[in-house]
Parts: sequence; C-alpha cells; structure tokens
Amino acid sequence: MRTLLPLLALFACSGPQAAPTAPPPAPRPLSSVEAAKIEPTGDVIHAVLTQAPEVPPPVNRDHAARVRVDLEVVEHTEPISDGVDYVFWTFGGDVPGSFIRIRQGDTVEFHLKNHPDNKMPHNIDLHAVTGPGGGAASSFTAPGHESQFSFKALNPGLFVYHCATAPVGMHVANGMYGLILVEPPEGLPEVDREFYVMQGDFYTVGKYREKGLQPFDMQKAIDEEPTYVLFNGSEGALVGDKALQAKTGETVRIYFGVGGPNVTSSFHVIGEIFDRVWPEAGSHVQENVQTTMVPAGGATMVEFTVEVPGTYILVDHSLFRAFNKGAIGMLKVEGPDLKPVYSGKEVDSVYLADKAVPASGQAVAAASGDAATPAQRAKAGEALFQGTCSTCHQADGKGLEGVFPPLAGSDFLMADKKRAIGIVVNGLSGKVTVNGKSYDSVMPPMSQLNDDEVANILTYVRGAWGNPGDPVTPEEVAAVRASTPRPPGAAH
Ligand code: HEC
Ligand SMILES: [Cu+2]
Repeated sequence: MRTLLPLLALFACSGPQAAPTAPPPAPRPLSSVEAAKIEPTGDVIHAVLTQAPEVPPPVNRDHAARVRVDLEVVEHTEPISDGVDYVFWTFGGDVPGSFIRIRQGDTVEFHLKNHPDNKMPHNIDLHAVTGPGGGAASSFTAPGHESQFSFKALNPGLFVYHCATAPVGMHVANGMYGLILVEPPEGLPEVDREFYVMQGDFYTVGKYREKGLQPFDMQKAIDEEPTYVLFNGSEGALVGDKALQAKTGETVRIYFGVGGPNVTSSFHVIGEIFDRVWPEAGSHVQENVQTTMVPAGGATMVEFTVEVPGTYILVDHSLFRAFNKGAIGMLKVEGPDLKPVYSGKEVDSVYLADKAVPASGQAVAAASGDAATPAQRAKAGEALFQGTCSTCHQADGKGLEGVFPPLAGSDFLMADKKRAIGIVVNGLSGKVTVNGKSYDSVMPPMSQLNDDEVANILTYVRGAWGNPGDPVTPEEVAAVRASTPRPPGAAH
C-alpha cells in the first residue's frame, strides 16, 4: 500500500483532471450585535451624495469610520410632466433625495438643514437607523435651522429614508424620500453600471397631464388614487436623452426603492430577466426573476447582464400606472446585434406611445394655455398620434383595408368636425362608409386624452397626408365632451 501513495499524490496535482481549487470561503456576515461594538477609526469622512440616477462610488474601506452627511431640504417648483409644474419638497433639491452610501459599523453624523426660504418644518426617518423614530424626533428642523444627530449603522442593506413630519403622508407625497446603502464590510460584488431609481405616487388637483401649476390633492391621497406614478419624480426623468445608458456585455445594478406614500411597485424591465435580486433589499439573493414586488417604504437591488442592444423599458407592471400615470423609464443599451439571442424588429415607438419622444417645447406652449398656433398643435399632435392612434390607423394614416378605416384622405373625417371630435372622445361602433368602402367595427373611446391632446391630435390628423387642414381647439373639444355625457367613471 505504501507504494501507491506517491502515485495518488501525482495524479492529484497534475493534468486537466485536477480538482479546481475551492473558492475562498464567503466572509461571515457581521451581526448587528457585533457591529454595535465597532468603534469608528481614522479621519471624519464627508459622504459623497449623488442625485438620481447617479450612485456614489463604492465605499472601499477596510475599517468603520465616522461619516458626516450634510443634507439640505429644499422646497421648489419643478416640472412633474410636460407643461405641468408641482411644488416638490426635497432632500437635496431633487426627487428622490440624495443617495447616501456608507459601510456597516460606520457612525453617521447627520446634519439636516432646512433652507430659510422653505415654508415647512421637516425631519428625517432613516430605515437604516436603530433607534426610536429612525432619527425623526432628533432631526425635527424649522425653516432656517439645522439639526444634528448620530447613529451607528448596525445592519447592512439598502434602506429608504423619508420625512416624518405631520402630515407624514403629505411630506412623502411631495417627494421627501431617498435611499441609503449600508454596504457589508467586504462591499458588494463589482458591476459595470449602478443606477438609482425610485418610484413614488403623486396626487394633483388637476387630471393626469392637465397643464399649469398643480396643487397637492389631500383627498385623492387619502383615497389612494394617484394622478401620477413616477420614477425619479417626473415623467421625463428617465426617457429620451435622460435614459439610463449601458453597453452590451455589461452588468447593471439598479438600486430601486419605493417612496410611496401609498402604492407598491411590481418592478419589471421589459425584455430583461433579473439575474440576481435581493428581495426587499435583504441579505439573501434570489435568481432569475421577471418582476419583483417592492413595498412602499421598501427597496430592492437587481442585477442583470445586458446582452442584446436596444431600449429596455422600466415599468411598474401594474400597467395602467406605466401607460397612463407615467411609471416608465428607459435603459438604452448600445453594442453589436446578437441575432442568435434576439432577431430584431423593434416595436418601441408604438408600444411606448408618446413617451418614446422627449418632451418638445412646442407641446408645452401648445398646452399651457397660451394661444398655440395650429402648427404647434400639429407638432404636438403628431407624437400623440404615433403613440395613440397609429396602432390601428397606421403611421401613414392609411388604415388597414376592411379593418381600420383610413384617416389619410378620409372624406368621413373631414365632413364633420364635431363628429370627428366625438369619435375620439366617445369611440365609434356600427357601420360607417369611408371613401366608398364600408367598415363595421369598434373604435374604443380614447378616454385617457384630455381636451388639449384631442385638439392636438385632430389638428395634426386633419392637416397631414394631404388632408386639407382645419385646426381643432380645446374649446371645441370641451364643447363636444360636455354635450355627450358619459356614465360616471367612464371617462374623465
Ligand atoms: C384600437 C384601434 C383604434 C385606435 C387606437 C383608434 N381608432 Fe379610430 N377607428 C378604429 C375603427 C375600427 C374605426 C371604425 C369604427 C366602425 O367601424 O364603426 C375607427 C374610426 C375612426 C374615425 C372615423 C372614420 C375615418 O376613417 O375617418 C376617425 C376620425 C378615427 N377613427 C380617428 C382616430 C384617432 C384620431 C385616433 C387616435 C386618437 C384613433 N382613431 C384611434 C380603430 C381605432
Ligand atoms: Cu418634510
């Protein structure tokens, strides 16, 4: 037997059959009890804060430190949608609030400043804090004041912070929430791109996309009927040239949180599968997930590799929120095609409606009540037509023989303006004859469009593709809408 041993040893360490070396053991997680005993060392570090979708760089530190965070509350008016303004209350000037990134065991010295021009007192409740109110009571700050308190980050994870000043729901509804990432001592796995996205629900007195400055609607908030459900505080935050960017082959991590105040998110990226998800931003990884549920006041981390170039749409998969309340963002991936994985033919423009087109100045002018010229209306209407009507009537307005009547050169469309308005607002069914051909089908009412939008679309349609042109105004649409009452709740 003795002679065999050297032979076995030889086999074990040579040739392709050799067993792979075992990976280094995963570091043992640091418990909150152990973290509580850690003393910060070294110089005081000033935390790097970023505005969404940017994320501060990894902590990359082998010891716990004293970290100073300076966060200023700013109340100011910003666009919530194209031509719609809202008075946001913010942590750091933006919705969501500044991203804070620290290490488990760090002691955070928090300075909350309330800008002297502000009207309201505010405070902060960080879900990363162990202690009553998460810092709320110690951080109550009147306008023109600054509060300081400290806490030790005992648990690793991705945590929501928010204002907790009464009425709490209202402060949150106005945009007062953000994320704080507490890295485990060994840090997080390296990725190529990191993004910061937060969903929130908003309540305005006016309807969705009704122009002008829109005040907060307390009753809608109590009834949990949001006017807007948004990523990063506005409809335009993550679309067009503000879309998130990546290259094929890269690994993407999204730090995704829900500020609420009311609505949970069914977070999904159209055309991607999350390779890894940290559900509820806890410590355990779930793999190969399509849609992940994120509660109000909760967060998640998702990671995926982007293989195929194109535009990937971030949505709350409760889809009316995505297509009728604004919960849409984009990730644009550039790189060479990968035909074996995906063949091509993108249908983004139809699927995305007007959201694929960045907001145009003309659309704002047309809609904000200033006397818009027919040319401005037509321009704004073109984008809306492509998103709303072209699915059926086709991008060139020619329709589909026997199914969808043409709008290009349609005698029916031009014969009666009021009737045309009525068709868009209330829909159409039964037999119609267009250019001598008969159709017997159903067009659903386009109830999601407001008077302005209907006027813009019809001004475009009635002047495009060689149609003679005859502009439509919002007043004409309002008159038709008022003269054809619909059952309550059927349309706005
Ligand atoms: C889901 C498919 C669909 C969509 C979306 C749609 N339509 Fe229609 N539309 C139809 C159908 C079908 C008819 C014919 C209905 C019938 O047979 O009674 C029609 C008829 C019409 C007509 C009268 C007939 C004609 O050709 O002149 C007009 C005008 C019209 N649509 C305009 C619009 C506009 C403007 C939009 C976008 C705001 C729109 N439609 C969106 C399906 C659609
Ligand atoms: Cu507040």
